[in-house]
Amino acid sequence: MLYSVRMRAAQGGDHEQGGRHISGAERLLPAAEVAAAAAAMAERALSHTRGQADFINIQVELVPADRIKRVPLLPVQTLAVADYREGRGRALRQLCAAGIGAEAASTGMEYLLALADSLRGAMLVCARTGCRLDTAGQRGIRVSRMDSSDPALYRQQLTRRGLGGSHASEAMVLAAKVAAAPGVVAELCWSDDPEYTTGYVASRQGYIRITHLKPLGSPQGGRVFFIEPETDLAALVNYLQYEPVLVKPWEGGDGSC
Ligand code: WAQ
Ligand code: MG
Repeated sequence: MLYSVRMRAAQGGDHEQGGRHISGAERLLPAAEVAAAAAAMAERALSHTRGQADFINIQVELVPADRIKRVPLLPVQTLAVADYREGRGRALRQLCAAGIGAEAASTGMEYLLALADSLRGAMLVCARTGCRLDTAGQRGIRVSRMDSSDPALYRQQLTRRGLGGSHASEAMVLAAKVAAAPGVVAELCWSDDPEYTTGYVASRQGYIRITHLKPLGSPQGGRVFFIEPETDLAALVNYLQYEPVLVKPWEGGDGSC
């Protein structure tokens, strides 16, 4: 049996009352590890580089073991770029290579750049037209109920590749769940943590890290999931938010793509 442990933290009150998003986290853990994970999440929210949270919501729920789906960790590659301008150009090219129309790719990126502040979730955008498809507005769609199926091995594999920090580790689990979703073509992401400039483009083909997708110090970040036009949105949103997923570490090899 596993428990879903979810955290969202804001400043200026609850997100629902207009609070500013500070931090979030998602784990799927055995009962014995729930308390430590919840404590670590509270700690993260209270000492975050986006500011100190004054609203923290931590939810713990049992997930029936027979509902858990397993998906593969994506192969990873890092593109070193000189600055965020070059990085954004490379990201657009990678999105097109993954099957997104050129206009839809740049419209999706524009949505991220136009955000006045972070959403706590992701925007769903049509891979053909670039239109925003979800109706979650300033909330976005939060992907939840996912973790690595073997956290110790996963940590070892990432450390060996020089990807030891929590940003890459959490993002690669999220990207694996998202890439396996029905109707998702690709994802574009960069962090809203001011000190973290690396972002990525992910699709079933792989997770491509790009070392600068925003200028250092910017608190603006987010996620766009590009979706096939005929996708059943309700089923997709249900999968992203509720279906428990464990991400399997790489088999053999080091996961290079
Ligand atoms: N579901 C949907 N959207 C989310 C989620 C989630 N569970 N978590 C975060 N977001 C959205 C939300 O809009 C955030 O403002 C934004 O993404 C950025 O979140 O080195 O750290 O947690 O390979 O700041 C990527 C590169 C790091 C990692 C991404 O994102 C690497 C990161 P953050
Ligand atoms: Mg963040």
